[in-house]
Amino acid sequence: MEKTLLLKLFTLLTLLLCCSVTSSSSSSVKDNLINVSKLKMFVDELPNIPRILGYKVVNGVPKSKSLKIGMFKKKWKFHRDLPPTTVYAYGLNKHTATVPGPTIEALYKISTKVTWQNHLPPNHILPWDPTIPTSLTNSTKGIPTVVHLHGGIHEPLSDGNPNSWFTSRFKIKGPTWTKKTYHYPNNQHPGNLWYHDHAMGLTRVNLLAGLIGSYIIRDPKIESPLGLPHGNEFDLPLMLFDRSFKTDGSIFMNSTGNNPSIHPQWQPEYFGDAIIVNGKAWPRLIVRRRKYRFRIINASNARFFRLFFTNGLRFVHVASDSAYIGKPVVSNETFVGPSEITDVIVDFSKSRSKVAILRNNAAYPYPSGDPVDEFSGRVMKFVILPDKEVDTSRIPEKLVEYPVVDLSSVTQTRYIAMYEYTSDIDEPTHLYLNGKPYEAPVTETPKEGSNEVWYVINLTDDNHPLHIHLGLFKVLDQTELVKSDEFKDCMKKINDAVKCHVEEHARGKKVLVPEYEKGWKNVFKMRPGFVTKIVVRFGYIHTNTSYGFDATSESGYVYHCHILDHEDNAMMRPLKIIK
Ligand SMILES: *[C@@H]1O[C@H](CO)[C@@H](O)[C@H](O)[C@H]1NC(C)=O
Ligand SMILES: *[C@@H]1O[C@H](CO)[C@@H](O)[C@H](O)[C@H]1NC(C)=O
Ligand SMILES: *[C@@H]1O[C@H](CO)[C@@H](O)[C@H](O)[C@H]1NC(C)=O
Ligand SMILES: *[C@@H]1O[C@H](CO)[C@@H](O)[C@H](O)[C@H]1NC(C)=O
Ligand SMILES: *[C@@H]1O[C@H](CO)[C@@H](O)[C@H](O)[C@H]1NC(C)=O
Ligand SMILES: *[C@@H]1O[C@H](CO)[C@@H](O)[C@H](O)[C@H]1NC(C)=O
Ligand SMILES: CC(=O)N[C@H]1CO[C@H](CO)[C@@H](O)[C@@H]1O
Ligand SMILES: [Cu+2]
Repeated sequence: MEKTLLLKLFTLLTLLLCCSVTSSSSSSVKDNLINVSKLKMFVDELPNIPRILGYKVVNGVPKSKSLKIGMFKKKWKFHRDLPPTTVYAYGLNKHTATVPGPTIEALYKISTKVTWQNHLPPNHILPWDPTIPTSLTNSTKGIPTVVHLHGGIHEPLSDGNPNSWFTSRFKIKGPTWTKKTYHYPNNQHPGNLWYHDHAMGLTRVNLLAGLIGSYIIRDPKIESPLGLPHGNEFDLPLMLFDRSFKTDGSIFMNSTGNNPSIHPQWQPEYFGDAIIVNGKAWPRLIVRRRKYRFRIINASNARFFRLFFTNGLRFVHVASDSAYIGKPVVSNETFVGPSEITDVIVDFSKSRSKVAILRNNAAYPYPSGDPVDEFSGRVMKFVILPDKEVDTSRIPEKLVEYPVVDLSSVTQTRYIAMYEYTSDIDEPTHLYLNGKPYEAPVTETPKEGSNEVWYVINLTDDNHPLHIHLGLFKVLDQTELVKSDEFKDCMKKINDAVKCHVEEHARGKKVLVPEYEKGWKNVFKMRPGFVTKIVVRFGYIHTNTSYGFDATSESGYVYHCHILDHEDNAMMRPLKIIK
């Protein structure tokens, strides 16, 4: 297996790495595909996604709690005019399971234990492609799943390693599977996380089928004094994703690969025609004339969202990904790459109109693909009640400031190059980080508690959102590569950024990091043709104490591109923490 992969790698390294990924969301009329213009916008209410407490209160004192959360195959109604859709949903039981799954609310320093239970019958509802490195090899034997809590700081055994998958009732288990119950200590800074499936080679299809949910860690000691909008009515996660449907209501995913002779089903990027928020296509929400907090999670496979309001309402950013930023940042738009989280306050009392449409104008694939149309360009509608409210929430001048990283403390510099390989018909076949398959021996081995600088070099035409498990990072700068063809040729030959003189090529124009993205992040959009410099911290950001769990244990962590179709094939590498 390894030998074949390496052979393939060397053959493919000699191929051109030039070509833009073509969009699979076609405008051609297909009889069995629903024409989204048939789905009237803004007719369904934004669903109230259930909340589950990840702690219990005993005599006024919060204590650790154990939860059992299942994965169920069920029907879900995405739109008034669409027949029910078969989905995979997380929930306490089949009846209450939702897409997205329940929001788990955890408390700082109170651990939450979750036994994730797979109740999915065999035969995947979506085309899963046996030719990419995958955990699903026999469709009659059950659907492999494993849950990753994105943004969580926890032991490797609870991290949802792609090979720690399990099928229904734990009947079959992946090679690195160790335990049923995951332990989330919640000892990290307060903020937004999300959980989703991470099984090897199935992440894109398991998420498309519905296996996503949000997870919030709260620290009242730090957050209450801020006075931001709070409570279930005024503080809402919004999970955004895109889906296409067939006329029978089922999820449409193209089952013909772009290189069918190599990968019969895999496509480089999934785009859907309908924009879904918290499980409904283009929903509406009636809001009061006051401030709301929206934790916007981009849970689409490949779509970027650049969100803005049509009536001039603005976003006040208070956090990005899992961490608060130091000061609020006001902007008229917010840009979220796959799996990024933007945490904003919107003050509807400033609205001059009775309705506000949340819109999107990011091209797909981003940045060089098609412009949005009237459908993917609209997200949801807010209907603003007329009466002025007494609003006691506020936006403080200062939020939460974490200590700055002293760059002289950096102990290691790494170069991470992103490669895309194409077939002789110029279609992408797969993507690798540093030209290596996932199975190749680990090369990134940071020390616990250390800070490292990573130069992420994008040698493809796409913007790849890089996600690192365990570590958090700050984006320092983004510099365009000059004489990039020369550099690319060299990289194709020897795959060594230092020997190819990356420093001499990283001298082009600089692109500023938006103010609201200068905080601690766990995903960032890596621009094509640029070197992005990040400082990664393999320790807590709010304290210098050690993790308090064994971060060095097998099977380690991973880092990967968060375009799920890329991650599955196989833009992902192991990450091993050492003492
Ligand atoms: C969908 O229907 C609209 C209105 O009937 C039509 O203009 C459009 O071309 C159709 N789109 C597709 C992809 O068939
Ligand atoms: C898949 O499993 C079934 C049931 O055990 C078995 O009959 C079948 O031969 C297997 N198929 C493959 C391709 O291994
Ligand atoms: C599915 O993908 C194939 C190969 O890329 C393409 O030819 C076909 O048009 C796609 N079908 C749809 C409905 O998008
Ligand atoms: C937001 O502001 C920027 C800079 O002022 C401007 O270029 C952009 O067009 C604005 N976007 C919208 C949607 O108004
Ligand atoms: C959402 O996330 C996907 C994949 O992580 C990414 O491709 C897409 O650009 C993101 N969209 C937005 C709006 O952030
Ligand atoms: C951790 O230690 C460094 C170096 O001594 C210091 O600059 C930083 O402020 C400390 N961080 C915290 C959260 O105490
Ligand atoms: C160094 C390098 O290969 N850069 C490429 C990155 O992507 C752009 C397209 O956006 C190409 O033009 C560059 O050649
Ligand atoms: Cu990617």
